[in-house]
Amino acid sequence: MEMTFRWFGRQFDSITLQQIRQIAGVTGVITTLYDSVPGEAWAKDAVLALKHEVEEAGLKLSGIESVNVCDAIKAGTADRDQYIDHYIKTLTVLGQADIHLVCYNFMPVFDWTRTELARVRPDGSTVMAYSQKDIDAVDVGRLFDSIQENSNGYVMPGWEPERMADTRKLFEMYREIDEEKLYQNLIYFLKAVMPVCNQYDIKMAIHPDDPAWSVFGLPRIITSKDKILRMLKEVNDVHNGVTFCTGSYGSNLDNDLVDSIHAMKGRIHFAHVRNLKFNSRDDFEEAAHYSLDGDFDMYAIMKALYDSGFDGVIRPDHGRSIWGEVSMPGYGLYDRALGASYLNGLWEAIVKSNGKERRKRN
Ligand code: DNO
Repeated sequence: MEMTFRWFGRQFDSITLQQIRQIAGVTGVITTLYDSVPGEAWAKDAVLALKHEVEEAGLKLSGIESVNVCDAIKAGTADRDQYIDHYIKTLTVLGQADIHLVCYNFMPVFDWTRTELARVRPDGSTVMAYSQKDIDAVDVGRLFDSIQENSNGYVMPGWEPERMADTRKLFEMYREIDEEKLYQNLIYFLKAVMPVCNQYDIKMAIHPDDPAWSVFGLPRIITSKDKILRMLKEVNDVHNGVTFCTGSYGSNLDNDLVDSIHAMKGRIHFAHVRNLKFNSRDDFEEAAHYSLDGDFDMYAIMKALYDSGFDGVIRPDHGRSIWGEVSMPGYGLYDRALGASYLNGLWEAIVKSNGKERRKRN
């Protein structure tokens, strides 16, 4: 298991690599080229410079989150092959730079959705929250404006202004796309990228849809164990894997996290581990990682990962905003560092209780 931390790059993050380096047990960074636009091929120099910067700080570049898939590929438009070629070029550059993990998602138009970026909890911390009632009452443009206004000046991943510039056109692109068509477009994409992934041993790790159901009438397909197993079977290559995000799958209380981890054994290449607190089935907020602060049993989740032989990259996920920190919502230093330490503690206890001592440091 390799504990990592998401970092948004020097230009876009409030946190430095030097701070990340000081979190005990965090050895790597998950990042991306944040000034790239979905659909373009990445330049090798830019990737190498990013890798060099991370390594100079004594950390490993453990994976890319995300190489975004552009809407032409998701919607399967006539020019999708050209964009798939760009994606293959990007994967080639990553493989040549010795980077072997790529997280991506297949959510139409935008990425994850929250209705509040700073809901106040009883202890005074603030967290991101989702309420279906609020989604049903708002139009997507207004939601986008409120996300921009409340993100402390940071650009939220998945809600970039350029992505929202033409929301109407984007929605139009998906008018004829139902879940099955979107699924077939995903399979088409995966089949096209598998050869380059095999060549460079790049593990593709699809991120689940968040929340794990359709929003604003758009189709969503990476929402449950059965749907994911169908996709893993149809492109049955170890390089076609998943990001197991507990907060995303777990948003649907019908999803059994422990059972899903076992079912996806060997295909979970990346884990995002965080906790949620439910006020009702369709109103939840992001809690501290600690089990008793939310509704998930984090010990059981970490144990399921261990028992299923998980040996991939893991990171704490969204944290609360605490101790007065101002950062991109969900991505401050303090609560995620606490999360990483807590998850490392659980892991150490699980490893040792299985009779396996960790190698001592010299
Ligand atoms: C939100 C993240 C997502 C994730 C993408 C992966 O905080 O978990 O934006 O990075 O869905 O492509």
